[in-house]
Amino acid sequence: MTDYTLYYWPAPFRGQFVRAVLSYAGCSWEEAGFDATSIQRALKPSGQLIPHMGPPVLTDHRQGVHLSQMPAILAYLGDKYRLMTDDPVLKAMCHKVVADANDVLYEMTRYNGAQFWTDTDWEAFRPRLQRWMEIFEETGLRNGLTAGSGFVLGTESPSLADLVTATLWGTMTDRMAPLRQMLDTDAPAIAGLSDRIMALPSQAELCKRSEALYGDVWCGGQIEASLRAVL
Ligand SMILES: N[C@@H](CCC(=O)N[C@@H](CS)C(=O)NCC(=O)O)C(=O)O
Repeated sequence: MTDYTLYYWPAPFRGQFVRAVLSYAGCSWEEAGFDATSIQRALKPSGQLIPHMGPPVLTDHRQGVHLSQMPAILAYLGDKYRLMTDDPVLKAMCHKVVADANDVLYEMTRYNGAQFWTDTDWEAFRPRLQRWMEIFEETGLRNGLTAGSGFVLGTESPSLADLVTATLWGTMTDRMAPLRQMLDTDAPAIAGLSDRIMALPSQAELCKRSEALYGDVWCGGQIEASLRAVL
């Protein structure tokens, strides 16, 4: 029996964070696929595996539970596979990084695809993306990332925050190459951390598999087309 089933779109976007953690933890999972994800999303809440607005949804077969909301899924997996310390402050810091990452996804897709990018809107947003990069950088610096002894980011064995940070910035700048220069300038330590984590065998394998399955798609759809056009 496979450990998990993931309901998510064929794209390395919000669900990719769940895939990254499952891969790192050495878990087996099945992708439910586009149709099953679509059907789940469209069902009345009373008929859904877990009431939700949008995927990812993760089924843990051994525990017999279904989870939704990316940060909640990652909190569960982070605890289960000990990817966070028990220290409440450091744990909260880890959850902050996950929530920041989810906010970045939200903003990059203009509120989950509610609007499309125009040149004017992108130029107005650029400083905000730079600020997000600086926020990650500063969070890393304050938590020992460049001192070689990180306790939230850059930890000795990768933490949930490390995996999430690398999945966010590594995948985004890999798929949207013009943004890599910005990351190198505004968040050099985070760029280095992302490269290191993405080079881990589990993450490199996931990345390769995702590229083979999804091509150069990132968030997908018309929002991605509008993003590529402004970049
Ligand atoms: N807050 C939710 C957002 C979920 C979400 O917006 N999922 C997107 C895909 S990344 C979706 O397909 N949403 C469909 C919808 O909102 O109708 C989370 O963090 O999991």
